[in-house]
Amino acid sequence: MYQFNRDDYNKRMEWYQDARFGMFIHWGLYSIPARGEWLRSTEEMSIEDYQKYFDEFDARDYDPKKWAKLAKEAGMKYVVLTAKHHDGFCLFDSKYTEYKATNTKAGRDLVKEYVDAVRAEGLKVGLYFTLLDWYHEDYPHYGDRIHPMRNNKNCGNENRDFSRYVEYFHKQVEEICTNYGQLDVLWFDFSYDDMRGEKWGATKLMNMVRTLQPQVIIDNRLEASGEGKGSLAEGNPTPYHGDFVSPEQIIPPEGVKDVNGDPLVWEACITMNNNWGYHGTDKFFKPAPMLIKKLVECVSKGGNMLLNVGPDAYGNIPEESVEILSQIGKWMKRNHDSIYGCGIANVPKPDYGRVTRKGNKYYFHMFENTIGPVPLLGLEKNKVKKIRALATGYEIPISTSWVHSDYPDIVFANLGPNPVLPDNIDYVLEVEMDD
Ligand code: FHN
Repeated sequence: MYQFNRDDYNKRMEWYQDARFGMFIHWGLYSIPARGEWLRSTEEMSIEDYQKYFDEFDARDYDPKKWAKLAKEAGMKYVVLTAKHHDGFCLFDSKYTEYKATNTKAGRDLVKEYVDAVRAEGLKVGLYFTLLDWYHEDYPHYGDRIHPMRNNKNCGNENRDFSRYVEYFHKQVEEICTNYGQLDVLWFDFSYDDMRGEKWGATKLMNMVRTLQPQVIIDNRLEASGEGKGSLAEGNPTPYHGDFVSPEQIIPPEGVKDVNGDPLVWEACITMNNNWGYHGTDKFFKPAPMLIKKLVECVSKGGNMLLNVGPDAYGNIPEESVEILSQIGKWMKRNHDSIYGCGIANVPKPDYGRVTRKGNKYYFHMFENTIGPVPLLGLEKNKVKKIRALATGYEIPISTSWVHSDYPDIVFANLGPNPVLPDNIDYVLEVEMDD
């Protein structure tokens, strides 16, 4: 029986809090109609109407080695792939259903190839697993808040046995925890209304998961969703407590704290455009500079960023996403020390950007230049050991200019006469303090 142990928890979370940056991948049958992964629900589409995508799905260009390389080159340290999304289609070879990739023209266990490819790149392996299942007969249909057949009176729930559904999905979780080697992240999704906690058989599920995968990190969505924090935040961890809080499409304005005001581990999951699954007309991609600054914001508030890509019907990650990840990777190559293993700096947020910290090193992220020398708020002037431009190691002198003589307690960096910063996205000053 799993019982929360703070020391075990802290050890389990070490790599995750160091990693800071991961890739989310939403891919499945919904990538063919390309109107988002919720299209069965939003269009109240029957299984029969959706079947054509199962019949067509061939994963012809699927190459998870490419995905893993892209994630690594972007500076991402872990990847989370939808093993099964709400449509109930399994990317893995489950023996409990026929509704799986191995029964399509693809004819492959896509999860097996994925975990091998991600591990081969030295990245941590994550699998997303839906709690909802719009394919399974025993999942509530008519009257459910989001089921595709929620308004169809012919889809009543009289003969549905939810406990049979719970047993089914537990068996599938056991399969993914048994057949694919060590899992590093298990991303359940999501609880809603009374469908949470023990309704999912959560204690039994997590006892099994923690027996098979004792090191795995799980999100908080057996008891919450993108809303709500979960029992760890309440200081009363259930056996199925989330290891991290999972705000969605938002960066918590003040980070995430528990009832005692102590920082919680959290991860903001964010799409590159406005859809998780591939969407043929959604070209509203967030520019790389914006995403770099948002990653810095997450880290400065003690969190991770899980940035999503939605491969197309064939398995190709959209060119726009590839380009954005390439730009992020260029910045990360020069500045990853200000991200990996960093967190809340506990100094005032500067007007020109943000601050992250790792031990006795503070990273001042300059999204814009200042008028005059750069104030490094919150540092004890006489304890500053050295200042370097992180990207190049270039020595940055402490300013002795008269212009800031009215602020003797603030240390200022002298960037010289050029008003244009060497990095127009985020120029990082590494300030090392005496121990
Ligand atoms: O319904 C899902 C959605 O499709 C997507 O997978 C996101 C990712 O966090 N989670 C749920 C919405 O909160």
